[in-house]
Amino acid sequence: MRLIDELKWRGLVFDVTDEEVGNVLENEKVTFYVGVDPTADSIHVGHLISYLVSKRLQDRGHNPILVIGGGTGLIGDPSGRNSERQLLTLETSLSNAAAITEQVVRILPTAKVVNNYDWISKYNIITFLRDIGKHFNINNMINKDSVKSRLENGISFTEFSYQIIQSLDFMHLYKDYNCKMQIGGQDQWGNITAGLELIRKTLGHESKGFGLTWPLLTKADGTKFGKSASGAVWLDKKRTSVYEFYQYWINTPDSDAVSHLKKFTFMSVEETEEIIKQFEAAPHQRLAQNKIAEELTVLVHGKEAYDSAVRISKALFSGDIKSLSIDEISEGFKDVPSITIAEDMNLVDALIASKLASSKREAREFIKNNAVSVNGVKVTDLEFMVSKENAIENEFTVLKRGKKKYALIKH
Ligand code: 629
Repeated sequence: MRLIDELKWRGLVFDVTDEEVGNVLENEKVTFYVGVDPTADSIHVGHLISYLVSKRLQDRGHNPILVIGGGTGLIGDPSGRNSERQLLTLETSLSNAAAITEQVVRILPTAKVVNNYDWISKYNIITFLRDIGKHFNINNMINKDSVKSRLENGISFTEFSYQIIQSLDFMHLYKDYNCKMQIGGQDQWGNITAGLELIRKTLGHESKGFGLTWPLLTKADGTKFGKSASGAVWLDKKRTSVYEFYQYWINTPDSDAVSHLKKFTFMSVEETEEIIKQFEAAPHQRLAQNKIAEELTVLVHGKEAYDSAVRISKALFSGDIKSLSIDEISEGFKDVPSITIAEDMNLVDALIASKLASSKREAREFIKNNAVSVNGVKVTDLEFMVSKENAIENEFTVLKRGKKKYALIKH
């Protein structure tokens, strides 16, 4: 299958600037780029698609350049936003850029990574306005969606100018690296086409570049892609633990599983079709979700971290938490209600303190009915003591009531 047709099959093509793109990707080794602005010290799963599409192109012989927007981050892209951004300080933009660079090279270890601060910061205002500004027509600039949608509520000259700065990047990369194509999400269309125009105007009509965009990521149930109950799903494991990252993908609703499988995994088209067939025949087995979660967790966090996330998930599901390390317990029980106790405590009181029971009578009922376990072991003794001595590594006691109500006791 031609690369462009595979990308279309995966739902990764929203638009191309030229129908020739398909042939070019078949017949040439294309240097292409994708950019990201360092608005935080980590990217989140919404950004992941840029690097997955880049990987697909690279796997077919094309050369990626990953632009980290240390410079553009100082300006602020109005695309897809309905209000002005808070300006980043130079220090924040550059330190965020460094952190993001580390993340993207783990996904694409052999890609070229550049920071646009290196060239943008060197422009002087007179050459900028004379050599670059002259090629931009205000009417066209205002007609870009990113600007048009903001006119009513107001847009600063700073953000208005953003499309020129992103265009400078494309021109620079075209000139210095023969970079002929820029890819990005649907919201980047205006910036990409502005760059192509600048290339034609400054480098001559024989210079021809391309653009390709993918559609905005959506979910069938209307919830926002890339958001979990606790907020954005980040790649930095200090922000989103590997277990939470894995859980986000595992919890993909059936209605999104096929489209996610196509967009986010690297199995061949044939293999993917086979998995889809099996998934559709028995959705409850969640084969598609398992594949997505496995591939992405391994790609972003590595095999060991993935194995650990699976271990935590299985233990929480079965209740057999004795197999977990102390770190795995902290990770898996991060969102479970927890209490800290200074002294050993009777199980009945512990159930109440941790809100697993609302009264002594209810707590005793639960224990007598075989519904309570402590560190994975059923307890029916009403006099049982929750003690530091018997805690996991003398630190944690995990209480469970019924099938899935958990509480964590820290000693
Ligand atoms: C300099 C900066 C360039 C080219 C691109 C850029 C970044 C671009 C942007 N992208 C979004 C971002 O960084 O703002 N101006 O958050 C984001 N992108 C990934 C996808 C996107 C887009 O990183 O393109 O569409 C989200 O899916 O919004 O020379």
